[in-house]
Amino acid sequence: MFDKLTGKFTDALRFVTGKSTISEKNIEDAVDAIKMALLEADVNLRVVRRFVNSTIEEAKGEKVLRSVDPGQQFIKIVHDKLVSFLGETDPESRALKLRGPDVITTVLMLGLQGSGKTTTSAKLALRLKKEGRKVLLVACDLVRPAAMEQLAVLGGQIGIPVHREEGAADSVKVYQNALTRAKQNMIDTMIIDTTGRLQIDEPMMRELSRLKDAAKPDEMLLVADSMTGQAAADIAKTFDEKIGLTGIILTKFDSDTRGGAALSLKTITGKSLKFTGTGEKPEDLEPFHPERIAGRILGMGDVVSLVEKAQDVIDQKEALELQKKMEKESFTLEDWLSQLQAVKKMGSLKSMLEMIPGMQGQINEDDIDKADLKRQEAILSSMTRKERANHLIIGPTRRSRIARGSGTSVAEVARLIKKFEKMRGMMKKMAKMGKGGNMQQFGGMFPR
Ligand SMILES: Nc1nc2c(ncn2[C@@H]2O[C@H](COP(=O)(O)OP(=O)(O)OP(=O)(O)O)[C@@H](O)[C@H]2O)c(=O)[nH]1
Ligand SMILES: [Mg+2]
Repeated sequence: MFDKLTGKFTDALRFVTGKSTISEKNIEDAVDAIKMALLEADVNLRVVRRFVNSTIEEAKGEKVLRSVDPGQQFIKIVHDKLVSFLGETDPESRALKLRGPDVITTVLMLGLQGSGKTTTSAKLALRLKKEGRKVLLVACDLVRPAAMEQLAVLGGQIGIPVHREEGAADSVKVYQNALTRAKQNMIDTMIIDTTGRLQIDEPMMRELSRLKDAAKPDEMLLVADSMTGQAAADIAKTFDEKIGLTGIILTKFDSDTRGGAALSLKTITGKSLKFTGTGEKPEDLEPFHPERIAGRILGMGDVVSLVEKAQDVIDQKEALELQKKMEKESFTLEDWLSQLQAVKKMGSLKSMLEMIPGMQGQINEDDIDKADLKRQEAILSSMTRKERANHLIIGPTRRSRIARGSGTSVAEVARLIKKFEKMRGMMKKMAKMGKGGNMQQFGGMFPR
């Protein structure tokens, strides 16, 4: 799912990641590539434009260009944009409106032929049953004789009663009879499966309107096939205008969808995606999580928490100060120690860096010798503050004291100081080249 889109997004982000400074041109290049990716994924053009414009506007702000790690800031903007285009972040607004047990909740399932209405009705029924509700499935698709049978079979599989009337001609009557039965059987939720047509036409809308007026449903859910791309958004818009929708379920999310439907629906219709169908079995229904989908599109685990975590540990002011120190060669052993400690706080450096797009597979665990880091920290901790502030005062006597205190050897202490001097020289060069971002700081810690 979304494989192609994810690939394109990863490529697009290469324009900005791993760079400590980025220009407006970098941002434009990245946004251009994102635009192509979205169009190829069959996202509605209007949605693409809105996405692109709002991303550019935000990304060109001071905050990104001047931030310590502009690439990461940019990715966070794109991520948050994706989330807001995909749906509501507040899970409450995506939840179904269900009434208390003493009032019957009615859910009307709508959609074109083959979109997955019948299957999804059963999936939803199973889900609500697991939540402790007493569900009745109502077969109001009277056009296709096999439709009733299909629902009956599914109901049998999941242990949910199905109301069906062989030979009935009026779906409103079927609904009314089902309601009577529901009241007699202490049912609290009715899910009504309806007829789908290949195209939206007047007779279909008339029938659905009548059914809606009779049932006054609490939820009117459009079942849309994600494989239809942006067409799903147009279909949803028409259904909403003609009947009214309370939400959307996107089916066949398990197939290789390009993503156009998921990304277009909310902007075009203003309705939120509530669930996704992820397979043919009754269990294959998942609540829709915009954050997770955005993460998948960007091809990373959870970039937001990564950025937040990093910001937590290295605050921006501190990092900028560090950069200045590097430039002026006033970076001390004290700074080194606090960097080492920051890395430790962040947990596994490798797994963290790998969450950054474009970094996958580029970090070799061997480059980061954990035991070595520990020894470095021990040596640095055995120095006095004064020594760390000015390594030049560390003569032979101090060296042997530090070696004893840290359980290392004089040679090791000497090596560390040499390494530090070399590192400082490198840092100065890097800083002069205009490279002083976080990635370089990490890199600087592991001179070879
Ligand atoms: N892979 C996959 N297949 C699905 C999903 N949802 C439905 N299907 C399949 O899509 C086909 C059509 O599903 P139905 O539930 O019969 O669709 P419908 O909207 O009721 O169709 P009509 O009653 O003809 O209008 C079936 O073969 C389902 O198994 C899904 O989320 N994933
Ligand atoms: Mg059906």
